[in-house]
Amino acid sequence: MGEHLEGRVLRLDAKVCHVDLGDRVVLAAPRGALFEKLEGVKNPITVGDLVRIDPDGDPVHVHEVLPRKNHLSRVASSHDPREQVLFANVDQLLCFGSVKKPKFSSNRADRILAACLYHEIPATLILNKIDLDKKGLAGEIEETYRAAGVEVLQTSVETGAGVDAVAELMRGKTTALYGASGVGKSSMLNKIEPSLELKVGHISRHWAQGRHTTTHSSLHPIPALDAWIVDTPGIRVFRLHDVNTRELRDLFPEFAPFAERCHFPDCTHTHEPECAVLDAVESGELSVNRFASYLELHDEAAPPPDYVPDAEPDEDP
Ligand SMILES: Nc1nc2c(ncn2[C@@H]2O[C@H](COP(=O)(O)OP(=O)(O)O)[C@@H](O)[C@H]2O)c(=O)[nH]1
Ligand SMILES: [Mg+2]
Ligand SMILES: [Zn+2]
Repeated sequence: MGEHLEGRVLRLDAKVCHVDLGDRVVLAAPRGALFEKLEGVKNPITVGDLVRIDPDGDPVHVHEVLPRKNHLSRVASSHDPREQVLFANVDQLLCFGSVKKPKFSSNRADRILAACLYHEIPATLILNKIDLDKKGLAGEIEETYRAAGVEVLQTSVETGAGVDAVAELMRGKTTALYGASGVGKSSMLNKIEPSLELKVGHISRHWAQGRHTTTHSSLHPIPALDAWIVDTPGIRVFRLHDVNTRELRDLFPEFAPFAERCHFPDCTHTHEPECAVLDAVESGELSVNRFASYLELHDEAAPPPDYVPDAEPDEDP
C-alpha cells in the first residue's frame, strides 16, 4: 500500500468525494467502515473535511476523516431526523439577506445565526440591495442584529456599496455563505471575483425546486483573496439539530438582561406570568420578529435531558 496523503473535501457526488491534494483533485470513495458507527449522523464526510486517502488504491479510498475544528449541522429533513453535517472547518459564515426583493426574512436569519452561535462559528449578516431601501428598513434590521451580538454590513451589488468590505472579510479565510435564493450571493461573488462566473438570476431556483434538488455544499477557491468559500444551496428550512430548549435560550443573547428579571428563574419566556422578556417585546425593547423565531424554535426543540414534566393534576388519584 502506498503512502497516505492528506487532502480537503471540495464536494461530494453521491458517494464519491472530490479531494483537493493541493496539486491535483482526486475522486475517492469513503471506506465502508466510515458508515458503520454513525449514531444518528447521516453523512460521515462533509465538505471542508480534511481526510487521509490512499492515492494508489483502486478505487482510491478515503480512509480517515481528521478531527474537525468546527462544523455546522441541521436536521436532515422533515422526514429524516438524523444530523446532516453541512460543512466543516470554516472560519466564519456570512448570512446574506436582502432588504427587498425578496423581503428580509428574520426567521431564516435567526435560525442560521442561532446554529452558528451553537456551533461557535462567527457569523456576519450581509444586508444587500440597500439601493432598493426607500423606507430605511436596513437601519432597523441592523440595530436588531447588533443588539443580538451579530456584526452587520449593509451592501448593494448594484451601487458597489460595501462590496470591498465583504471582500476584506473573506480575505485569507474559509467562509460559508448562506441565504435565500435571489438575495444576491452570486452577484456579490462575481463582483468580488469575476472569474467565478456564477450564474445570476432565477436559474438556481428552477433547479432547486425540481428533481435535481441538492443540499450538498461545495468549496471553491478565490485565489485573488487567498480565500475559500463554501456554497450552501437549496436549504429551504434550517432546523437546528440537537439543541434543547434550555440551550436555545442562550442562542438569543439579547434576551439575557431581561430574563434576569423574569419572575421564574427558569422562565422559558413562552407562557409564564411576569415574564420580562415578553414585556420587553411588548414595549418594543426586543424585536418581535426575533421573539417569534425563538417561539418557533422552542416548539421544535426537545426538552433538556433532566426535564421532569409537571404532574397533571387530573391524573392524580
Ligand atoms: N437592486 C439590486 N439588485 C440586486 C443586487 N444584488 C443582486 N441583485 C439582483 O438580484 C437578482 C438575484 O441575484 P443572485 O446573485 O442570482 O442571487 P442569489 O440567488 O443569492 O445568488 C439578480 O437579478 C441580481 O441582478 C443589489 O444590490 N441591488
Ligand atoms: Mg446564486
Ligand atoms: Zn421570561
